[in-house]
Amino acid sequence: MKTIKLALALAALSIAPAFAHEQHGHESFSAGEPGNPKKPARTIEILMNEMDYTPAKIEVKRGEQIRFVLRNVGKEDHEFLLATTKENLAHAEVMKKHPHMEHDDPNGVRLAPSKTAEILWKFSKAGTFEFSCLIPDHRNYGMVGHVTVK
Ligand SMILES: [Cu+2]
Repeated sequence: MKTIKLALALAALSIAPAFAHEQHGHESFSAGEPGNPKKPARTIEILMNEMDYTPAKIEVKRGEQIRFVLRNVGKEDHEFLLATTKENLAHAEVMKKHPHMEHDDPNGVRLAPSKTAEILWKFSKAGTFEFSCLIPDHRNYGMVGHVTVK
């Protein structure tokens, strides 16, 4: 199973080698789209710790806006990157080479211990998405959660 996932990640990398980051702002996002602050949103607080998220499973309705309030209650830096599993695995490969890469994308954030951030997100597509921490090894240790959009 591990080999298959790695193969997928490498395949994705070879298609889109360098622009995984530069073009985030112009691409459509796999998990929906950045939210509109003028529209109502449901708040979901997520705690980030070594090495998990609480809660790690979320259900939303298609079209719903969620205001994620992210709190790093751990002792290390952690990330919250909202995408498909395939995208996050490909992204994780890039992170292995650049472990201190900073994220400044609407679908993700990296937080130092005790820091809090908010992400407003509209789940405009049905499906199963994930949020994970792509700092090397964190995802493997359990820093992955799932969002089901119905
Ligand atoms: Cu982490």
